[in-house]
Amino acid sequence: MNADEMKRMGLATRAVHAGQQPDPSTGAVMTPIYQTSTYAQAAPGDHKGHEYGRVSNPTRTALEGNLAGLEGGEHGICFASGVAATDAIARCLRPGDHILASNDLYGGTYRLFRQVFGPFGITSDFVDMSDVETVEAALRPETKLLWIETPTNPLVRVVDIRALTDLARSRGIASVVDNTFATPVLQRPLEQGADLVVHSTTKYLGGHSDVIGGVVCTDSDEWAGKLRFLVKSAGAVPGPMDCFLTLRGTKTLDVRMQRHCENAQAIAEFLEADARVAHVYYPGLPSFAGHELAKRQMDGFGGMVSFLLTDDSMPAANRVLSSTQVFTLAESLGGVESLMNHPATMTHASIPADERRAAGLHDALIRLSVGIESKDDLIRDLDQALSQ
Ligand code: P1T
Repeated sequence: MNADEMKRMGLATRAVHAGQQPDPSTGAVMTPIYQTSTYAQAAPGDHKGHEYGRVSNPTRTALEGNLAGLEGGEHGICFASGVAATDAIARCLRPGDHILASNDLYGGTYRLFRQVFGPFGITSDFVDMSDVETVEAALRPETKLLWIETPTNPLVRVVDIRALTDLARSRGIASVVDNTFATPVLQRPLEQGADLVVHSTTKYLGGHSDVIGGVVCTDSDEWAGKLRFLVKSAGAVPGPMDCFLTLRGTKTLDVRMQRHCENAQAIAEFLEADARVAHVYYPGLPSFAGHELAKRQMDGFGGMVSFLLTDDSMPAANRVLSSTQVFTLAESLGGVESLMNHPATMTHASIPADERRAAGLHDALIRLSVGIESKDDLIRDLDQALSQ
């Protein structure tokens, strides 16, 4: 099947087939792990498309085609981690440039912009992107990048991708959507005007908590050229085994996401009805502020649920965090297994406490990555942990 025919296929078909064909040398149906650092040349410059493993590797090329196919983009450029993908985009800025980002976002993205790029003269501000006017008011003449996360990490706020990408385009600003929480199954930001889509493929795309990776997808040849130059020159590339594992993960993405959404919805409804819980953050709840927008913008509400106990003290949160049996207390998300996380001390500890609180992230907030286990077991586990 050629690339144009593949583009007309449904998402579940692209998940299984995009970027891949039986191995030309052996007919292997699954793309092999090309565990090599270099490639033979018949004469200088006469090679079969690959010269050196930092620049490209056939297993990585297959994964890049697969991820680009899922996001509906022309290019996919893979990195050794999600933050390496973010880093490569930020490296395209210059001293004096400004990044405007969501104030509810992965703590590592905040740390990268502030602590790594700040000293190089690239400034960043963080605002509530669920209000387009707030975003507009925070733009500066030197703003070059609008960094959108939706749903956000960890408050799962839903922001209007189309409104923000239109605003960015009208000001000549590049827009990026970190689509890690939604995945292309639920939301395809390139279709909604984003210049770039970023993923931590460590999460839902890999799907099994056994590999770290990142990707940038784009339709822009110019951006792809800049990012490929950085892949070659700075070299934060994923190994072939990691690419193989991620490629194996994406094949089941569509079915996994259906179960993640179904289980998360049931858990959010259980928590919302429970007197021991004060507030539930989940786009699938009609009571949630971003629910209507999520219905318009997304094809499902995702697997991430956060909540605050009625007793919003740290000791109470700690009791729940340390007494689950099916949910594992750990950083990360998006794997088949359910995880529980305490953002204030774990994933978001690098955001100063006052900034976290100002953004609405309560110290005692608990974040769930709802897995694909039997939902009754998950609910029973939460019920007993809430009783501790
Ligand atoms: O961990 P890494 O693959 O480098 O991806 C970074 C990243 C980027 N974007 C989002 C939205 C993320 O959530 C992450 C990583 N997040 C966690 C480890 C976490 O538990 O939230």
